[in-house]
Amino acid sequence: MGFLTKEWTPTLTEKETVLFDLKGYILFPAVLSEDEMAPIKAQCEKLRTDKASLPPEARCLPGGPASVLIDHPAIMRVLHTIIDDETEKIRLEGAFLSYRFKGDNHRGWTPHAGGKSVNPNYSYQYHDGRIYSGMTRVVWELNGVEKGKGGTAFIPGSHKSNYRKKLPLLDDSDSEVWDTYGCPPGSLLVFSEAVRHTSCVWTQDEPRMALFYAYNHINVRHHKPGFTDDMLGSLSPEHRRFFSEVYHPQFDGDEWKRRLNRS
Ligand SMILES: O=C(O)CCC(=O)C(=O)O
Repeated sequence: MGFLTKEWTPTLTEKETVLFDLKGYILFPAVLSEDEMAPIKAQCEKLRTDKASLPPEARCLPGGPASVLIDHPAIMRVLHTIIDDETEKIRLEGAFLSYRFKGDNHRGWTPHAGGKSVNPNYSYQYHDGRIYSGMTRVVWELNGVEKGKGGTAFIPGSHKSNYRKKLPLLDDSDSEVWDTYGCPPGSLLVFSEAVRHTSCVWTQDEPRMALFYAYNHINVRHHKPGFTDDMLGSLSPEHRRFFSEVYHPQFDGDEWKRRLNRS
């Protein structure tokens, strides 16, 4: 599809859109079935215990079995609503596994981001009836999460706060502005990187097994490039297009090529 043609893109419902705009994050419980998760969970276990035993493309996320999540319909309808309604303008710029056992204080309570920002990476804007979000974190919680036992915590609505530099005044975990979630295995959490959030100490018996993918608009990149050629080379064209370079897809169009040949 070229940049001039529009395909129909599924989007969030009106209620979901209003909720995401209000809070800066949204949770979809039990999106993936155990069968769908089985090969992905097996890959995550190997990534933790015996990475070298995986085929080269599966050693680097989001390659291997986890690649099915790149354009999972449940995430595409969110990204089409908050980043761009054309898939060509959505980029996947980072991916990691968060695997934590009880007591794991890997990053601990480290609130960051939040507040209105002119930085395009963390941009969150509303204009003329739609949301324009920059970096967007997508978290696939492959194991269940008990509320208050280590899932990501947020200050709801803080992506639109006017007091960006004063948000640390509310950073105490008992400041009563923080919220978090509980969810069954296979749930999907999506949040704007512009909302103030933090990782938490993992205190539940079952480990956390969560895949974090970071999406952004095609014209912006926050993360340092780090994907391997083995991983990128193994992807289908539909998945590979999420890793195009950071430029506007109009330069791929026939019209642009015609213009270049004329000059
Ligand atoms: O570990 C978490 O739950 C949150 C990670 C985080 O802070 C981030 O992705 O920016």
